[in-house]
Amino acid sequence: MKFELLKGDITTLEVDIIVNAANSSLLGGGGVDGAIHRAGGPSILKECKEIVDEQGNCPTGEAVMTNAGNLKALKVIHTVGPVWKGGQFKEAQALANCYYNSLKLAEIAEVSSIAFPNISTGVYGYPKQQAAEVAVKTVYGFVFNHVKKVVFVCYDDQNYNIYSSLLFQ
Ligand code: AR6
Repeated sequence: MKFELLKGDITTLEVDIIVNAANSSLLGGGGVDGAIHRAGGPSILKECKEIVDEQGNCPTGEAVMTNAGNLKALKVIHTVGPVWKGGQFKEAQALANCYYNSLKLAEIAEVSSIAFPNISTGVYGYPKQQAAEVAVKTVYGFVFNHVKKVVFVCYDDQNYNIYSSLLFQ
């Protein structure tokens, strides 16, 4: 297994799967969600809508997979991170579920690489250090069969520095 740390825009990556930090409506939004839909084009939103029509909103901690439109990736996995409410509302479990369920879908798809943004650490307000610890612990604890490379993509310096010390200490 290879774990990589990158700083920048996740939409530019050439990996099999890009993970999106979505909301339960799957209808898009700001932050990385907005960037993925902008770069990927309307086919992603179309498939998100079909999924919601069939299954209803995507619950927190769950993940669904769509096409990747114009992105270089093969697929996008949309997962819904928890809104931070102080830590007493099972936020850590919900965030771990996001990483776990995304990896599970990637394994089912038999892909070999996947890139994650720092789920919930933007608008959803999850403290960055704590979120990174959950992310790294969950990914490191996962048993991989097909996936050979996981990329942690940080957009801001603070997250990048936190991940650097967690991954390379
Ligand atoms: N590439 C990689 N990371 C990015 C990018 C990018 N292009 N843009 C932002 N980030 P956020 P959340 C980082 O707010 O907290 C949306 O409106 C950003 O710096 O995108 O899970 C959804 O629709 C931060 O570290 O997602 C939901 O309503 C991380 O991505 C809500 O925001 C996550 O920030 C989800 O909130």
